[in-house]
Amino acid sequence: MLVLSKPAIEQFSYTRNSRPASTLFTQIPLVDLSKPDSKHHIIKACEELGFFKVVNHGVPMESISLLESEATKFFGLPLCEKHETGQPEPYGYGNKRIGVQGDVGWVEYLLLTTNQDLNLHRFKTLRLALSNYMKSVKKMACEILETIADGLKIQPRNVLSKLLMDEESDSIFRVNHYPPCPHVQPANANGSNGDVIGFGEHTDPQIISVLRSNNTSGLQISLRDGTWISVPPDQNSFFINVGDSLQVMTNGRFKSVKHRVVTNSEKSRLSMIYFGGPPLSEKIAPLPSLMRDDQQSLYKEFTWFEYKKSAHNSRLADNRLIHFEKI
Ligand code: GA4
Repeated sequence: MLVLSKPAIEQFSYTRNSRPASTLFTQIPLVDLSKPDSKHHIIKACEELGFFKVVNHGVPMESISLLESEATKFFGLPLCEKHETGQPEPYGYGNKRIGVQGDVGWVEYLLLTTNQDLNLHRFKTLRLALSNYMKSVKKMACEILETIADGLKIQPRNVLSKLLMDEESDSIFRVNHYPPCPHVQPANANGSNGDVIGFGEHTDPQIISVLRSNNTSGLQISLRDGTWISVPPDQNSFFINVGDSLQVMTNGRFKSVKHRVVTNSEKSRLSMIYFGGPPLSEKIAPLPSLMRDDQQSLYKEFTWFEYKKSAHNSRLADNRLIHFEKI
């Protein structure tokens, strides 16, 4: 259980200053990966929202359940035992603090590279569960990236997926645990309470993110007009986010999706996210085959290392791509 001292509680942000989450829009694009027309739906969703849900994903349910139960056991341990896995700078167990620039959220988490360099020797089953799960989810992410290449009519079809398959791929993984948050924020001028932020609004810097959660709500995505949409939880499906790097590689045709997590006063939320990233030395630039002769890149040239470094010096809600746009 996450115990917070009084001053710490005051550091948390609430959603009340932003436009309310809409209950009208409930249509999260749904893609059945087993259907031959899935590429059209994926391209449309990446262009319009930068976000979609997938079914028939091929990730074995046993590997999902094992990771969920092992992660739940881990987060139930006393704080000192969880800290044994290392501090989250950059990888390890983190509690409330996100990144190094002062962001906080009602969350505890494990953050690791996909090569698992954490001190998980005491947690053999968790380690095995992470490894199996990451393998399946990476495979699915690569299939989606290959379907995207098909949909965009670009060759070879592994032009994007090979970045995740590369031995040097800088992909990471995080398991987030949002304990129930009992704190009630006093009503604002409109008389409505705000939700406590579990993980503040941000876009993911990588190419693609694959998220799965238990059946507790909390995830919200932002529409282009700034309205927040609550994403109904679905423990049997995966949610895919377009990351900033894919936005650049498609020269802005796809948009990275701004998202956040709000807490629930009764139920814990557990989510697992694979962030597919390229090798550090990889140049992040529009794919030449996507550019017409007269087309200019919207972005300056940069490597993933440069973008990652800049991202890690930013606050969660910052627009990180703005520094890399051509004026
Ligand atoms: C957001 C996506 C991933 O969770 C993450 C996050 C990272 C971190 O937790 O250390 C960052 C955030 C994320 C972007 C801005 C910086 C760095 C926290 C933060 C304030 C692991 C990532 O790659 O970028």
